[in-house]
Amino acid sequence: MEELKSLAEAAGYEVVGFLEQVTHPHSRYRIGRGKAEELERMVSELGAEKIIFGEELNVTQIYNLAKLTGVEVIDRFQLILEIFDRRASTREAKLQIELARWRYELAHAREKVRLAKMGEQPGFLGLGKYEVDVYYETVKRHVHSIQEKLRRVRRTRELHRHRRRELGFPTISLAGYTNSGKSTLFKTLTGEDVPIDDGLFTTLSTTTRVMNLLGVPALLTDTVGFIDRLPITLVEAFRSTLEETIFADLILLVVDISESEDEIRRKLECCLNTLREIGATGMPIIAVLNKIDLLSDEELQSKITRLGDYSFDLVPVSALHRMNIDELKVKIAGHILRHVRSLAVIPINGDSFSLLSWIYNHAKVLEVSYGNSDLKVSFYAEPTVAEKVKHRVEELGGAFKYEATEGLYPQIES
Ligand SMILES: Nc1nc2c(ncn2[C@@H]2O[C@H](COP(=O)(O)OP(=O)(O)OP(=O)(O)O)[C@@H](O)[C@H]2O)c(=O)[nH]1
Ligand SMILES: [Mg+2]
Repeated sequence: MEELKSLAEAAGYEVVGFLEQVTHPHSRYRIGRGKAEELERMVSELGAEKIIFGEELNVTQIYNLAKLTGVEVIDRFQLILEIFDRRASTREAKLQIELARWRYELAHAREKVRLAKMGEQPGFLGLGKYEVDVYYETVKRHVHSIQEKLRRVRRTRELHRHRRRELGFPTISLAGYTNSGKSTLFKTLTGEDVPIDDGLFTTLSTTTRVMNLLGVPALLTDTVGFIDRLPITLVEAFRSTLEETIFADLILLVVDISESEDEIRRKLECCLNTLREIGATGMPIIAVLNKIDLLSDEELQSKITRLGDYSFDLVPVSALHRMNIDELKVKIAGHILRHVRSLAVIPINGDSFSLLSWIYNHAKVLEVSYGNSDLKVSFYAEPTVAEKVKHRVEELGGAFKYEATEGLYPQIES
């Protein structure tokens, strides 16, 4: 119900009442007759202008409910479609929605023609086969023509993807439930302004930008979020947008950790299923536990412990408040980069030489130079080793930075 309410609000509705029934579906109204009459009374008492069902309705049920209550009735599928429609800004997203709408039309065409005919001539149930076929063919032609337009748009996108591949940049995809904070994390990691909003389905298209990963350029992609029971027509229409995820070297699965454990698990399972469905299996995943600023340390720790049954890395962050972002970068680098180049400036004192010899033992040292009060060492190392050096150097009061690496995957023997 909460999610349905959020969906309704994202579509621009003001929710004035709720009605719930746990029952097996009835054919006439989807809900039982008594409940349907209660709904009718509610509508007139509250002055509601529309009814939104959380379950999918067939055309006949929509018709019967509208007739009984006197207001328009839509189901969850149509609601999600309305949101997508409001928010779609790119040509591809618009075409995808159009495709979903016509596919829906196609699935319900026969039923619709029958009902339209009934409205015109009450009691008349038979329908000329010819009229149905004409209507059906028209809808089918629309579907084909949109599919053709989409194919052209997608070819351009594929070309871009190939070009990026040729450049050899490692690629990372954001994935996760809608509203988990993917775009906020995208903005934090790339510095790029993208639409962010506390409503569902703010992002409907795909954006790819360069991020600096410990001195190495990597490509990060933000895309449409997942939701439970995303209608199959929409999944199909948005498949290519979602599929962008398949071509990544790593998936950052963003999780809103501030929610209840039940919600976290429900949404995580939905994300994992969707990933499986679009064929993104066998790729490394880091679960980014976002919005830790909303939790106490104890709450966070106990949640992390309880999520320990998942096999992927869990990295707590706050994308909005830039908490733990460097640790996340190191974890990402650990998955997709073998070595990073770093420069450490270590003040000369009793501890500096043991640190230098540790670096010699764990990394490939490129150059060491000595100043009056400090020594500079430039080296290649695995991301986790570089991070350890960074901590130690900072403890010793020195300075550390990741340097741009020429050649993206330096072939260095450790
Ligand atoms: N408190 C807090 N809020 C956050 C954090 N990250 C994101 N948010 C908020 O969560 C809401 C959703 O953020 P988005 O980045 O738009 O989420 P998204 O996953 O891209 O959502 P869709 O594109 O709609 O699927 C916004 O109101 C953000 O300000 C965080 O670390 N802490
Ligand atoms: Mg977004």
